[in-house]
Amino acid sequence: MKSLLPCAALALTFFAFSASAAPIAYSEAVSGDLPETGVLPTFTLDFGINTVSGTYGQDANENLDFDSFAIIVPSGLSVLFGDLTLTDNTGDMLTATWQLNSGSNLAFGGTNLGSVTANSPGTTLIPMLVADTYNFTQVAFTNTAEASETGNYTFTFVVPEPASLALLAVSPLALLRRRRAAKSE
Ligand SMILES: [Ca+2]
Ligand SMILES: [Ca+2]
Repeated sequence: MKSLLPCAALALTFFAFSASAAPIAYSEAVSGDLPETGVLPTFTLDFGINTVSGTYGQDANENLDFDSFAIIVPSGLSVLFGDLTLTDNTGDMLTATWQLNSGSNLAFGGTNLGSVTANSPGTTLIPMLVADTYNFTQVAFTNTAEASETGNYTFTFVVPEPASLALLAVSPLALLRRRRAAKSE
């Protein structure tokens, strides 16, 4: 009986944690403009679909707005799938680029893992991210004219529960069995 107790406690803890999952949904429209450099706003991801969205570009006086942020992928979790989607807001944005770095929530801090560039409008994939801190530092955008042009971005980070990761691992086997079962019918 004694040895069962820790398991029960662990299960309770897991379910309590799972039930309180709070994926990030940061929107500049609600929570304010993200900075370009320095120590970046840092979002701790949770199970589910996490998003960071906003607007970048330049106004009529060519004041630039670059937006950077950092994320923490907690221990035991990973971003299995992520993407960056751009749309034009005003004018005709062409592309936007963020540098992806690991190990730091400082703009450009840590290890450079490469850059994430999408067309506007368009979508590009973000590499799978294991547990660590990452910063997405906006380094550039391209547009068609020297005028007020702004674009919208949405970063999406899909973080599966460890339980569903385990399911994903066994699902090919399950599929194979199902297929075999279907064939033998
Ligand atoms: Ca902005
Ligand atoms: Ca900004």
